[in-house]
Amino acid sequence: MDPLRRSPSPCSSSSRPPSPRTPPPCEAQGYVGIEAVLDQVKIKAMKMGFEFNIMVVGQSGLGKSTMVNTLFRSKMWRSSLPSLGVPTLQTLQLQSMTHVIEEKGVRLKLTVTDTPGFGDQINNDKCWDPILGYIKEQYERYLQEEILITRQRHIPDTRVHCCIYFVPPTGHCLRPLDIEFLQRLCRMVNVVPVIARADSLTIEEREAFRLRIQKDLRTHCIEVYPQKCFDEDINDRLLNSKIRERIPFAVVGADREHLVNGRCVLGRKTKWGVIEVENMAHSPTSRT
Ligand SMILES: Nc1nc2c(ncn2[C@@H]2O[C@H](COP(=O)(O)OP(=O)(O)OP(=O)(O)O)[C@@H](O)[C@H]2O)c(=O)[nH]1
Ligand SMILES: [Mg+2]
Repeated sequence: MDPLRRSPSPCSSSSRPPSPRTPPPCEAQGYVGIEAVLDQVKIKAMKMGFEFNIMVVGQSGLGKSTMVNTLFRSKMWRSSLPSLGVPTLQTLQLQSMTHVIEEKGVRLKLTVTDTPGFGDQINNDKCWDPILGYIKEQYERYLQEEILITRQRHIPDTRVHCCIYFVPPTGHCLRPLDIEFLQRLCRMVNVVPVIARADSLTIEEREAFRLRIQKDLRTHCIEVYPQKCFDEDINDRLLNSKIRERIPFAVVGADREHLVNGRCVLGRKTKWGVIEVENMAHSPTSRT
């Protein structure tokens, strides 16, 4: 039902009939019912649902596929023999997986694109080409659909909205290869850098590493998410500056569940105990 019709306007004939001498109150206040647009937009958005596309990028073996499993708590990229404890297989080609998540009537079509790790060749020149090429191709595809005279009512959106970039936990600073890659990537897409396999660093090492990476990003003019253009008002600025302080987020991934104090938790079992990936005390970037 059209919400413009549904929400009774003070101007409608169902309300008190205006006297010929006094103008109706709504006209006096210039009311035209614009507030109902909110309802209309909401209803339309709920019908269409939302699309969000994430891509994980980084050197080989940093835990990209494992992190995808951690985030969605499922084996998206399965190892061939999970029951025998064989680790997640190396990703050899770009692969996308779509999940439709529904919460309180809001539908989100979430696509995660896992990419093969780079940086393990003798010559890593242009190792970014396949990834940047894929991102560009999705923009092209969308644009081609958009400029058609008879456009589809809903254009499938395969553009990458967010790219999670895995920084190796060297504890030093960004490597030249990461700088080169990030400089190219951040011109094309929103980049969220994360410190991979953060369990290999102590708390002090992690903080010092984070600060060094932040400095490197500034020095090399690498603008990661949230960029300055998102600071539209004071509230945005406050929120974004809090996020900027925490970037790059430190992450720990695991795709196995363990029993800890009677609870089933996602974690990495070590000789000394289980690192719970959803416990803020163990992993600073938990799912919640
Ligand atoms: N210590 C530690 N190991 C991790 C973490 N995340 C993943 N691993 C392990 O690292 C290994 C490689 O993980 P993958 O998820 O396959 O890494 P990847 O980045 O997808 O690797 P490629 O597909 O080769 O690019 C596996 O043995 C994982 O169990 C982590 O946060 N900490
Ligand atoms: Mg992988």
